[in-house]
Amino acid sequence: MGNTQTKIEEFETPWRNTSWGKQKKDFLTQTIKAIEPCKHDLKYLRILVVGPNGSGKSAFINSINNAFKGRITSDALSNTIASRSFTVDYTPHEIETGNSSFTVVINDVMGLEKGFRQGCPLEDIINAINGHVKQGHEFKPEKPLSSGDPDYIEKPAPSDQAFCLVNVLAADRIQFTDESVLEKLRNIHHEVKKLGMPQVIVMTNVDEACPVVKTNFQRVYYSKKIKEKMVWCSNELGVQMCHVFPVKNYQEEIETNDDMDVLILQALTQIIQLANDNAKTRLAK
Ligand SMILES: Nc1nc2c(ncn2[C@@H]2O[C@H](COP(=O)(O)OP(=O)(O)OP(=O)(O)O)[C@@H](O)[C@H]2O)c(=O)[nH]1
Ligand SMILES: [Mg+2]
Repeated sequence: MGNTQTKIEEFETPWRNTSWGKQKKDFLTQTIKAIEPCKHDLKYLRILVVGPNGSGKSAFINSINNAFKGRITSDALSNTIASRSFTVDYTPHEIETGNSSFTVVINDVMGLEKGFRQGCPLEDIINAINGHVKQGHEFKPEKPLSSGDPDYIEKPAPSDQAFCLVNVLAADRIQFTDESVLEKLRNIHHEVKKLGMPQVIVMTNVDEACPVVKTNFQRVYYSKKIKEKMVWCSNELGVQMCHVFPVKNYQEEIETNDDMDVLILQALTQIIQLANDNAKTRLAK
């Protein structure tokens, strides 16, 4: 009975091909290490994460660090009670990728919340993308930053700007996302599209969304549920499927897991490559 159910929920062959385990993880870390910067004088290659509160943004940043360090870290504080945004300020996290040619920084932000003037202001996300937000700025839902504020950078340097937007959505909750939050995500998407900036979706909580994947991460591309949710995210935000990545973040583990790291690093490789290409185009203008 259990087996029959499992079969019904899975494709016979994976719809996205990948290898797994330590060898693949090592290959991905080497790939990241070998990426050549498109702009040699760029101090930081900045990446911005956005998403509903509690979707796993901070946990994703920690998971990336864990994958590189081979141990559990908690640089970006993550929350267990997800009723309101836990992260409230604009926090940069330097990622030790092992690539000496450039420094990757991922900026964590306050989550988007339902309702007008709740959670991270949209204006601040757009300002952050364009490099106008000072590091450490505490977001104020009712008061977006504007020119003249002490935390507003009037003349941003290229390394203050972000070059890839990462939308973080939790697989087990996406279909219940409040319409006002989806609207905020779509608005950000349109603004970012105008800038010609690449966007990806990192779909977290795949363990909570599919019981088969929870016991074996290698089944992620066999799972019909996971694919259905990835397609939903792709359609809802207008991001191509090849830029949608399922991940399981570290939350209760005490040791790293090579298969979890493969999913995390596959997403990161693509994010860095897209950001790197975008830096070249945007800074050439
Ligand atoms: N099971 C599971 N739990 C996760 C996963 N990712 C994050 N979590 C948990 O979800 C909760 C919220 O994660 P956070 O990383 O704090 O979420 P956030 O998007 O930073 O939230 P805000 O800062 O409030 O906007 C934490 O308890 C995490 O441990 C995942 O992939 N699987
Ligand atoms: Mg957070």
